[in-house]
Amino acid sequence: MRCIMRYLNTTNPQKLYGLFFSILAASIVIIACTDSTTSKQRNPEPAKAIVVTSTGMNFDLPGQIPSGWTTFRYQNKTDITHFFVIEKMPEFEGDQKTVEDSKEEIVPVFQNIMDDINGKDPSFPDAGFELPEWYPNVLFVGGPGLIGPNGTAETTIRLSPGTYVIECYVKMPDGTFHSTEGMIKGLEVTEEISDIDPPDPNVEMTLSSTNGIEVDGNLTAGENIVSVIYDDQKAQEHFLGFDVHLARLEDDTDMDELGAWMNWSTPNGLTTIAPVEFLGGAQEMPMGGTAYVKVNLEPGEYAWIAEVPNPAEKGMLKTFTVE
Ligand SMILES: [Cu+2]
Repeated sequence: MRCIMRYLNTTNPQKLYGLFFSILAASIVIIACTDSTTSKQRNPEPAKAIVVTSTGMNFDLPGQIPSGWTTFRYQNKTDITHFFVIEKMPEFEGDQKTVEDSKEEIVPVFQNIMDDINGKDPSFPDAGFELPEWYPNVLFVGGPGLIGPNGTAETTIRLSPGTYVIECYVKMPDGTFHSTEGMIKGLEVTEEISDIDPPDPNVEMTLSSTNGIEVDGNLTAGENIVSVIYDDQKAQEHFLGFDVHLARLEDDTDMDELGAWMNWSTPNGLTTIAPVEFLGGAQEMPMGGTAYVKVNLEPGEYAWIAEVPNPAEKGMLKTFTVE
């Protein structure tokens, strides 16, 4: 903890915020494909999705995709929970930062910080505890939420052309970020515009730092499209902003344990195995951003929950029933 305190003294929260996201390393495989998986669709669905697949600590996906509205279908073909957040990389002093810069200057620093929180020696002694000057300019622009073993998450967002990184910063039980293990990959978004329209939502959600998660409409059994609007965005105590994830609750789900798990900056936070089955969601976006989350639900008990410290106290834990 001594090291992180030193780090925090010399680094503003936004800086830390950006750095954290760059930590996760993996390889995902994306398969551009047409949708053939859903036969019963109440809402029109984009014709094409960018398929991102994890078969281990990796991401497989196309290296280059069009700009505009983009549906990411994330296939988690592993037996632990993952997600990915999409980060727009900055130009700094005339130099376009890429995934290689993240792997060199951000991932090792966040790992060292986590190691310090866990009372361990730094995994990357040469990297130190300070994020690079350009880190605060990394912009989180959304992505699919937490998705449990062998699940598929689908989230639509609008992307501007540029150089991006996707990463998963869920942790192994020993505190090793999945990004450190390889769950980080670059993505180029081209000037060419996709011909996709955003899907038509049956439920509308608004997220804000003042009112938490507000939901207008009822989720039903079968397919739902939830629009998620970011009314504002603010760094929380864990230096990241807020987002929203969908969890399926069981009779014995410990809601306090679930709430505590949503904070990466604690030893047990965001470590696999996750305490519930997650079904996707919308990753952190800037104020004014909108994401569309597609979920297919069975009757049961569910919760929307943000990946922040103390989500319940912030109005960022909302349970609901699907009949
Ligand atoms: Cu992961």
